[in-house]
Amino acid sequence: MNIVKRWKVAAAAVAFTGLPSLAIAADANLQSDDFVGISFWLISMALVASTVFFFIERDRVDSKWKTSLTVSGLVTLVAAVHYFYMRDVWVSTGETPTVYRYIDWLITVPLLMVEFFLILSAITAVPARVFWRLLIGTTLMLVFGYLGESGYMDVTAGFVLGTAAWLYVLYEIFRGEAGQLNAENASPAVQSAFSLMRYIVTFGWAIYPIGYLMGYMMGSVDADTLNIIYNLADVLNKIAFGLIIWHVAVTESEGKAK
Ligand SMILES: *C/C=C(C)/C=C/C=C(C)/C=C/C1=C(C)CCCC1(C)C
Repeated sequence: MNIVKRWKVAAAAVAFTGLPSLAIAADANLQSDDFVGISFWLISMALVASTVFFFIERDRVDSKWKTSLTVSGLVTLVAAVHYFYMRDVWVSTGETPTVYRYIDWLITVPLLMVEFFLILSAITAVPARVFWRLLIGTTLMLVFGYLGESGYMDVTAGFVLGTAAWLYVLYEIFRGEAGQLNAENASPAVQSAFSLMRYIVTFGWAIYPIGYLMGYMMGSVDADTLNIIYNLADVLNKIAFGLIIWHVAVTESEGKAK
């Protein structure tokens, strides 16, 4: 390991061991029967570990894949820090940390869209409009969801408009320009990664609107269940999504793709 790498690893280690202690609430302790709190804790640590992993594995892949791994690491880093705060809100008040969740989504969801753009850019020239469509679609989805969930807008209207924006994003990655660029240019390894990522955006992401529907519109799930479901969904949509990208980056870099 050269000196720069050693410095990077050391800085990452210091940052990650320091971060949690910043967020520990003085008056709150995790109870052994607080399963929602425990799930917040587990996921925050898994996110920290994933971040270190993605940043270090960046050294292993070809330069055209490095930015993808950086972005995967940023997604899990941003989520980890939010999870420290969300865990504290939950443990000390028993309330759902809606604002932190949406702030987290507002940063991580566009970054996940950047991943679609980057994976296509690694194989072909991609017009910037593809990126803007994905960015604007996901941003609208979240803004309407937030307005509905926090009472600034009718709950049903927020849901319908947010879902319409999500369907638009799905159209773009399956049938729109992004989907076509993939179908025309990608190697088998990239195609299979792209298609797994699409299924995550379809089925993994569907968990959040279903939670919104059941929690806010039908009142059929309680806050405990909803938080556990959202926490597990984040493992799939942030960590597993990053691992798919890591896998294709390593496969393509090592020339095993043919
Ligand atoms: C890492 C966090 C992720 C991938 C969060 C994704 C969130 C969504 C896909 C939310 C979707 C929603 C709708 C489709 C309708 C309106 C309500 C939302 C915001 C929950």
